[in-house]
Amino acid sequence: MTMHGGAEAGEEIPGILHLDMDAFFASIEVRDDPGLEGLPVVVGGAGARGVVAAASYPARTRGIRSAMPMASARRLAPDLVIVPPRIDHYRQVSAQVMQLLGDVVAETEQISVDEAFLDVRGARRLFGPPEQIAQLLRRRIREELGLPSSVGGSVSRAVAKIASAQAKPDGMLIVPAERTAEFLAPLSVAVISGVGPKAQEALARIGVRTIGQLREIPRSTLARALGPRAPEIAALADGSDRTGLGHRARDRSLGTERTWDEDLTDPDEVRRRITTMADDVARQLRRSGFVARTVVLKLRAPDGTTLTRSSTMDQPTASGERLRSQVIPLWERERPAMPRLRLAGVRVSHLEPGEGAFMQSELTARSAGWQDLETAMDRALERFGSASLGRGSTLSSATDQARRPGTEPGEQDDGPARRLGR
Ligand code: DCP
Ligand code: MG
Repeated sequence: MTMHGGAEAGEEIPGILHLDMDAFFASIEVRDDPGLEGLPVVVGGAGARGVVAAASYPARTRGIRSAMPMASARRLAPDLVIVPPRIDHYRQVSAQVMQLLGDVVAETEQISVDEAFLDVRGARRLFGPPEQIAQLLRRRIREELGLPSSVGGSVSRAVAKIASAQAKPDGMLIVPAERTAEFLAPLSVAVISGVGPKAQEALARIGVRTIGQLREIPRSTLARALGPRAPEIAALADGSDRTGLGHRARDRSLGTERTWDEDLTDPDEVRRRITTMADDVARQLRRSGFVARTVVLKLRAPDGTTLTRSSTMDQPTASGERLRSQVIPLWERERPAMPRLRLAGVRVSHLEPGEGAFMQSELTARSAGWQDLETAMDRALERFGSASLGRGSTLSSATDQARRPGTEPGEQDDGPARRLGR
């Protein structure tokens, strides 16, 4: 569907597309076993603590959703078909999808296992207007990979993502620049990325439930309700953000956390493990080409009490040494209050693209030495393998943070699973 608006010369083209696969893991299972077509199918753990990772649209009409306990899903659909996850397979299909997108459009940015932004403003001459490119992509994914997908388009990244969700399942919705406000007005503020349950509550208290209402509220009232994030949310709400592709790294985070079978009490042991995690995170940063400004320590006591403490640096870094020097003091400070630990995690946020930034911030002889050393260590570890590599690590967008990393889909830990970052 295209919302009609005159395409006059000089007008801004809604050429930022957001493509998201429909019911991704479940659709792959249905494709591979056509007998499942039309049935309420979920991918996830069938055990007592199992969780729904993906739900087919027939399952969704029964009220079943991702992250729901499997027991609840079973109650909603006694004829539920539960398929155990095949993560490696989904990862391969994900790579095929991304490859196909890259074949057609030069400017793509994968943001999760099954979604990507595409900038098609430059592809117009070759492939036609955005709606035509969107349909081409959806058709090729359907024909070559046998899978349904949906696409949203807008002049704004945030609005493109909202539009693809509105287009689901198996649809397309391109919002011309001048129809943006009208498109957004009736939608719940909950569709804005970054507006979680808390912000929704705060907005509800000032009588704001829809994006249209949010736009009517004076900025000062909004600032009181939402705090420092008010201007950013207001910009998203009126579709005026013009962030290009690949510039949202600061909204991402990356990290690792471990739960231990036995409580940890020995301070030297804790220090050693946090140090290892900081090094792991630094290595992930270097591998993905980012530097980070903020480091976050998470601690959980055996009774479940959880706290997070963060520290923001003047200069962003990808150095394990620097991360350690920030995160160890955070732990030292909390140690008296939390002498026994069940879980610890190290995460970095406010990421920025790497190379240049790394050079600027690390250009002292000493830290340049660290960089060399750490890069050499990366190579050695990659060659010999490391038990600590790869597990419990994700790179996720801020909007995904409600989906906790560190667990396999279909297993319940302390939250719904979302392990496939990038
Ligand atoms: N996923 C998961 N755990 C979650 C959410 C998602 O393991 N809590 C996995 C399964 C999904 C895939 O990631 O299939 C993609 O996530 P989406 O949020 O895009 O959800 P779907 O593709 O399943 O459905 P939609 O059609 O709403 O995009
Ligand atoms: Mg999807």
